[in-house]
Amino acid sequence: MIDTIASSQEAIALEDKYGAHNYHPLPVVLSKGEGVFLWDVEGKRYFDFLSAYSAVNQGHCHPRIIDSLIAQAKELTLTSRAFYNDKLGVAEKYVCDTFGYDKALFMNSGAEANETAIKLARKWGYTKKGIPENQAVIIGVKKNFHGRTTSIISASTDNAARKGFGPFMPGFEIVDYDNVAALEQALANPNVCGLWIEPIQGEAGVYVPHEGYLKAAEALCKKHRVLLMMDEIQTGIARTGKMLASDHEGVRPDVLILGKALSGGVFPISLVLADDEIMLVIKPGEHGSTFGGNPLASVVVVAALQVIKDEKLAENAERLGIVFRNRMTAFMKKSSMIKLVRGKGLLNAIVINDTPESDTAWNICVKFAENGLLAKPTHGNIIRLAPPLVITEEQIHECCDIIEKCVGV
Ligand code: IF1
Repeated sequence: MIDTIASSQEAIALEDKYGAHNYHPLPVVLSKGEGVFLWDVEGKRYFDFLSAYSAVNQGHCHPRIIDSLIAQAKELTLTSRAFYNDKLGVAEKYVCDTFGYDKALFMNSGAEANETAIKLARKWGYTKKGIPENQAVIIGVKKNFHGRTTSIISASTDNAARKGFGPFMPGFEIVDYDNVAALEQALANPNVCGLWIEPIQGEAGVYVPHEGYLKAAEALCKKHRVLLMMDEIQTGIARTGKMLASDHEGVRPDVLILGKALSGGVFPISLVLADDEIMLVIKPGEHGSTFGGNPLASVVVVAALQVIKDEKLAENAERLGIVFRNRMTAFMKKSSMIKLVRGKGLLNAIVINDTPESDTAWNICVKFAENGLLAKPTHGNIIRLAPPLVITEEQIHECCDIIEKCVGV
């Protein structure tokens, strides 16, 4: 059995000494989670307003998901795809029926799902669109975030994500986000196989594009025979008030990319959905992963999505997102500290009235933690505020009280 640590300080010291320094966490050491709450080693309770970056939409340690995990873990956890197992086909049918696609390809991390989408789009471009071999182009957008692998950061415009990690993968062209004219021009290139976007840019600071941008992107993709590759890893699974953020505009991506809350934060599961014409361009032995589509993940994903449906978490996110933004907007009128409130459903952010380089947002998040609420700044002066979707209206108001007290006027 793993040793238990005696204090938060001991945990931090151990990570500092033995762990890579690839993160700069807030000085909070968590040991228990349940629903919207987290507890630290000393027993202090917090409202979770990050939700592990929208991976625990169903709330921490949801009992139905945990029970499905435990039951399957006692039967069979991993076979590899060298053989069939009795759970994957059931899970594939469930997600295809849920999201309305012909085929599902399960992976593990969100980055792997995006890498899968890149390979699918390129192979489709060569075999179906007739793009000359090795000349396929994928259009990405500024301030994108799709993961940390070297191909994905090859399309990144964030120097911190790229510096020191070259050389980069060719075949990406970057245009402005939320700019239809830029898409019109870029997608006209006959070598373009895919347009790769988030419906709301999470890491960029919960940037919501103008109404109609997604619909226009879909139309231009159809016009120019380009695959719309939609990264809903952070915005999907009810987070923005619909099952998918794309649903707000009635947009159906050609390649749908999911992760995070697919498992309710219980297990790494990611997924790519597409119709036969696209998905079947990948032949046996051309793609996969050791854990992709394992029986444990198959059972967990069905339980996690069923919780979203049964507990009407999209509807709750829609309703309480409005309550939250109304509270924050009213507060903004009184406070010189907030210059913007934006978001959709329960994916929201406040923009602090200071420079991105300042530590104001960080210091506010430290005060949040002292007052029992956990959140973390995204780029510089933007604080993302995204609780589990099981939160109640009373708890929203309690958390707004904390936020207003800490931000101050
Ligand atoms: C970290 C950011 C958020 C994502 C979208 C793909 C992925 C992510 C839209 C990759 C992952 C996570 C990664 C995590 C922090 C968090 C994050 F700050 F990094 F950018 F949410 F905004 N597409 N986002 O948001 O999925 O491979 O991580 O499973 O890297 O610290 P992953």
